[in-house]
Amino acid sequence: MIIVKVGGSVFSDKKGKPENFRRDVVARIAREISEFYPEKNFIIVHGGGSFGHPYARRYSIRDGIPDDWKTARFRMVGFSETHQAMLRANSAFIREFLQRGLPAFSVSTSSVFMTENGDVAYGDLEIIKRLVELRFIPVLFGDVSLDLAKGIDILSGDQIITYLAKMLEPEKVIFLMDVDGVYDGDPGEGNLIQALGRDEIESLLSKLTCSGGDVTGGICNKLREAKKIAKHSEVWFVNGLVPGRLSGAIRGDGFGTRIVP
Ligand code: IP8
Repeated sequence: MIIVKVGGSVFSDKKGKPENFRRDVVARIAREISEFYPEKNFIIVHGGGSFGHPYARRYSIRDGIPDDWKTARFRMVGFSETHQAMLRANSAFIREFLQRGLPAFSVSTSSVFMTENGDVAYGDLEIIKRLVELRFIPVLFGDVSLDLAKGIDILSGDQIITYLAKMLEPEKVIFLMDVDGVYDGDPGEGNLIQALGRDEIESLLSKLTCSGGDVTGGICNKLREAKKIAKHSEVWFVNGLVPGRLSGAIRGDGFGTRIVP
C-alpha cells in the first residue's frame, strides 16, 4: 500500500482566488497513479490549499470553542463552513479520479478522527481498511476536527498520514509539494537534500524558519511527521507539479528527497 499526500499548494494556488482548483494537475496525478493501479493499492490524503486554510484562519478555528457563547457560535458556523469548503475540494478531486476509471471514494476525515490539541486521539480505520481490501482508493483530507481538549480544531493531512502509517504500515508514503523536496535552508536559500537521515531532521528544523504561513505549519510540520512516519515506512518528498516525479517515487528511482531510516 502507498499513501500519497497531495499538498494544498499542488492542487491549488494558495495565493490565488479562494477555492481555485488545478484540474489539470490532479488529472495528471490520477493518470500517474493509474499506471500502477491495481497492482498497488493507494490511499490519498489531500491538504486544505485555497479551500480550507482561508476559512480556518478567518474563523480562528484552532483557538477552539470559548466560554463566551457569541464567539462560540460564530466559530461553530466557521467550523462547518471550513468543512464544507473541504468537501468541495474533495469532490473536485474525486471527479478527476473517477473520470480516469479509478474507484476513488471520499472518506470524511472529521467523521473518522477526533483530536486532542490537534493530534489524533481517536481514529476508526475499519472503513478505510475494508475499502483498501476491496481495492477502492480512499481519499481523505485535512479537515476540521472535534477536539477532546478545545472543542474544535484543525487536523492536518500530515497528522492523518502519521496515524495511518503507524496503524497500516504502508510500503511507502509520498508527499507531493510545489518544490523539488526538502532544502537545507529557507525557500530560495538552501540546496536540495536528496537523502535525509531520520536522525538529521531535528538539526535541520533548528535551521529553518518555522513560523507563519499555513494554520497547520507547512514544511516544519511535515518534517516532524516524516520523522515519526519513517519508523514505519519509506518516505519521499517530491514535486507534484512536475510530471513523472510521483511515478518516480512510486517506482523508487525518483527525483526528490528520500528520508533514510
Ligand atoms: O493543508 C488543513 O490540512 P493541511 C485543513 O493538510 C484545513 O494542513 C481545513 C485547513
